[in-house]
Amino acid sequence: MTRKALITGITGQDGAYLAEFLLGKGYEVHGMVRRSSTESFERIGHLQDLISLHQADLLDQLSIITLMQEIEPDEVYNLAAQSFVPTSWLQPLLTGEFTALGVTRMLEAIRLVNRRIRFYQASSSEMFGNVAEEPQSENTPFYPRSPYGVAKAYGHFITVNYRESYDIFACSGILFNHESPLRGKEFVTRKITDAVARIKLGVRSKLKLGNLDAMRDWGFAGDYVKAMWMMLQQDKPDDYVVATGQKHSVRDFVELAFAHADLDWQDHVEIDPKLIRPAEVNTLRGNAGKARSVLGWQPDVSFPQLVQMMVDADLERIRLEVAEQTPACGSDTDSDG
Ligand code: NAP
Ligand code: G4F
Repeated sequence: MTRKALITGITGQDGAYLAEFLLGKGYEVHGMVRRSSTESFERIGHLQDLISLHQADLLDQLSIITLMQEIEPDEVYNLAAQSFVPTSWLQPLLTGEFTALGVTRMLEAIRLVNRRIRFYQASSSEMFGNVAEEPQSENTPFYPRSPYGVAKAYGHFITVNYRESYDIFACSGILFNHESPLRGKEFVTRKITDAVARIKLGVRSKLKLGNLDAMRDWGFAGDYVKAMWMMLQQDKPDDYVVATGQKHSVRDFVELAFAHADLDWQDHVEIDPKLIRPAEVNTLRGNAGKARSVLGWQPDVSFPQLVQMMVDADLERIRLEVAEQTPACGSDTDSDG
């Protein structure tokens, strides 16, 4: 029997990589998308004939229940969320509705429709926040530092609670930052690689950034979606940290990205105090020992390979834009937080 997977957040970075991965495993892939006046299927355009998209919204319980009844999935991957940390200070209630209560709506739908559906929740290293220890593992206490982190902590614990209350196969993947050429341009890595490409090709000259000292454990999104699937193939549901175990500063990322394009970052980067967050997560580094020993998971792409992959992809994209002489979209603006 062909297995069926439902992915919420299929239009996002991880959704696109996971859909491709599950198609490769022979799954029938269904994606939940919210209604919008303009479609945002950029990342999954190449998959559209191979997957089925359905309208529903994390805010709307009935639409989620109806979707589960129609599709009858074997596995549900809940990737949808308001995922940009700075926006969570600007829209804390909406972030709570999507990123926290949205998880309960997904779990309630499973409880009502079919408790045998396996559930993956996209939890986040942002929950560790002001870290209690280094590296962070499944046993490290949470101390979130943003409304987003608080909402994700709720999503994590409600997942654990439905597992314990209703015996649902519900797993929480505590994923550390993972990036790719499909990463949203508001996140720091892609903001940097997009700017490097534009600077290299002469369509802009400066890049404004916030805290260069922040440290993150950055991996490749393509590696991380494999871990999501592996969690749902186990005999028992559990929670896992997924990380590389290496940390680097934003400054390290900047230096490497500019150097890869033969540029000196100090000629182009400016610090904008408006981009400093009300409360910062200064450092994150994960211990993925459990994922390694139980799931057999390990990352394939190293930090320098990730930076190079992202710079090269943006150089190719901007080169095409310049060649076609279309206006480079958002070329000299900083609309992010
Ligand atoms: P992303 O690119 O921002 O994608 C978020 C997805 O959620 C988009 O498809 C978005 O749809 C959808 N969405 C938002 N609100 C929705 C709603 N009300 N109803 C239905 N769909 C909605 O995020 P990502 O980087 O792929 O991350 C995937 C998940 O992992 C997120 O939950 C994120 O918080 C979590 N996470 C990410 C990382 C990371 O480093 N990437 C690390 C840990 C955890 P639209 O296209 O319509 O906006
Ligand atoms: O790329 P970021 O915006 O990612 P952040 O806040 O770590 O969150 C990402 O990873 C989480 C996992 O830990 C996910 F749950 C979440 O959904 C998201 O995917 O910022 C990384 C660091 C921060 O410390 C920030 O202060 O980069 C610093 N930074 C410095 N200048 C900047 C900038 N971040 C952004 N977005 N833009 C800047 O100009």
